[in-house]
Amino acid sequence: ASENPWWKNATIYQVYPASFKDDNGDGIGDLPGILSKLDYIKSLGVDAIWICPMYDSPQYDMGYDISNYEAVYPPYGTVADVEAIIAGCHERGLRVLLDLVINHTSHLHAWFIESRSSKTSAKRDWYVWRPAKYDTDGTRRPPNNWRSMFGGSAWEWDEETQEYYLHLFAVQQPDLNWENPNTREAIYESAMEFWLRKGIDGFRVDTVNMYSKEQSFGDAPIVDPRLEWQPAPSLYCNGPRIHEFLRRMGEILGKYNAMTVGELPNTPQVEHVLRYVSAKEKQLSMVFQFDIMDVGTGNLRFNTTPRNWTLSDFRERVARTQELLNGTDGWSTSFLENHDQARSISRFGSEETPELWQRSAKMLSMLLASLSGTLYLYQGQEIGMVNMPADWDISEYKDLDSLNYYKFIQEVSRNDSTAVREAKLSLAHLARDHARIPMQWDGTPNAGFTSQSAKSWMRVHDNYPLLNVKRQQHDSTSVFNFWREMLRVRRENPNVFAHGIYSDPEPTKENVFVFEKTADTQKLVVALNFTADDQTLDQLAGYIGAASVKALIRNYDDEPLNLLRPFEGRIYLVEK
Ligand code: TEU
Ligand code: CA
Repeated sequence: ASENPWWKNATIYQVYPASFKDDNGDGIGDLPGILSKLDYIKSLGVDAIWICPMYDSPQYDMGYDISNYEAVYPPYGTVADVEAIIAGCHERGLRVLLDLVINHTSHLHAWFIESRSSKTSAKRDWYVWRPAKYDTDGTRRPPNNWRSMFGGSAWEWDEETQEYYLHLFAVQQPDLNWENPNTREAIYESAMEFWLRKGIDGFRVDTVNMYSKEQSFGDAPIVDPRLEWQPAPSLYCNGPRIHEFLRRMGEILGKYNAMTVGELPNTPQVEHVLRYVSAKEKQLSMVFQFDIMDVGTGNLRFNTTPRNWTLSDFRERVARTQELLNGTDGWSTSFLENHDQARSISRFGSEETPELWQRSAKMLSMLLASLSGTLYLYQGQEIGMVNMPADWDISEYKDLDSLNYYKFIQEVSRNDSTAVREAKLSLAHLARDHARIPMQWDGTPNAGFTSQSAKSWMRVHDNYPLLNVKRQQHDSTSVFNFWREMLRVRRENPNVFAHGIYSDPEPTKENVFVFEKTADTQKLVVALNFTADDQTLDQLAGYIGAASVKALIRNYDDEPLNLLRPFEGRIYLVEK
């Protein structure tokens, strides 16, 4: 592989099939809808698209529960539709990534149906089955105290065969047993090579550090005594054989020159992350680290209130992900949104007024695009879409993660109205649903996502008449046109934007975030106001108007000497 593969300077646009564009008017986004918007995606100035799971699935977890890797979920379309998207992208010079979900399958995958059919089934060992434990009084218990990522025990009892199976995620997502070499080969063939042969350019790899589990399956340490089931990521992430498995996957990917971006939660140590992405290891091209996304969240992810993070904490996390590029052969990613996260403006900017919304959307665009690594943009982020309105009813939430959490709080609090109200507020801040409401294309009923008379599978945001693609395309000052300009500036200066070495001179400072990037003879100075107030600042005065300095982009019309206005951002390029 070459020193500078296509993906290093790339911006990759993430598409969520259910909510991007509905072509046939049934209220659910689909593949022909995606095909119809390729010119739009291209017009943003991105290099590739990543399509979230479009595989056949009973949709307990929006397609992350796959029942057949080699087929498409019928409401989304057919395998031929995927082939048309691959061809349509390649014609336009766009690359295509699919989602690779191989930690688990759906409980309705033929492999699992066979596995659970009997203890002696040929595929019994393709999933993780363990006998129950019994208390002295005969009470049956799961093999250990692990909590599933979506709440409850990570083990499900199977009446038929009288054993538990492991599911790190939903009950309907049994974990594959990667210890079995036949299972691994079947995964590589069915989930990977089937699609690589069709000419895709790579994969986003779901939960990439969870395939190898420590085989003793011991109890997790008690981190929260109030919980019956304990979060156990330290016991199932980054397990003993994970790098062996990924190296083998790397060989297969290498045959097709395919890139990968692995999802790497629960791995804060830079040295450890580097093992996954170091070029000489030949495992993954890059990973998504969750340091920034997890700022201000706790063990249950929802136990938080808005803005309970500090800028110093935030910038420390930025530094940690950027550190990965400092003198190593590794690579990194820059992102603030995906289908599992609340909208970044609602979390890190402001939607208090249209003015603050627009300034902060552009400021966050400057932050993201100035960080080194491959840049990822989630659908709707380019027009500044925000969280669902906080006063929407709980019935508008569809994600099982949100609904499990809400039910859990109702149960443990015995429906205490304050606790339930707080749970609802937490969801209004952080639920995955916010990223999953329909894309806002125009100001017509249903926002142009589906036909005007259809019932959209998730409610369309109330703000679509004002906040939509069409309006912003026609407005030169829009968030959409700012993103296009920002991506153009990044493309024109790839060395310092995508490869530069990051440094933060004042990591403990709150309110104003000024950082630098250096590459050869170039230095980037990025100044961002993270508050809705004016902030004075002196260190920019020397750059403004200087001969060797170019003001590349900003989100206000002028550049006062020692003042940053609400959510103001500026980027200067210094040529040495
Ligand atoms: O997410 C894995 C994961 O670690 C999530 O639990 C994440 O931490 C959480 O959503 C909070 O951000 C992946 C997919 O991205 C997610 O959509 C799936 O539900 C999950 O795997 C199971 O396949
Ligand atoms: Ca449809």
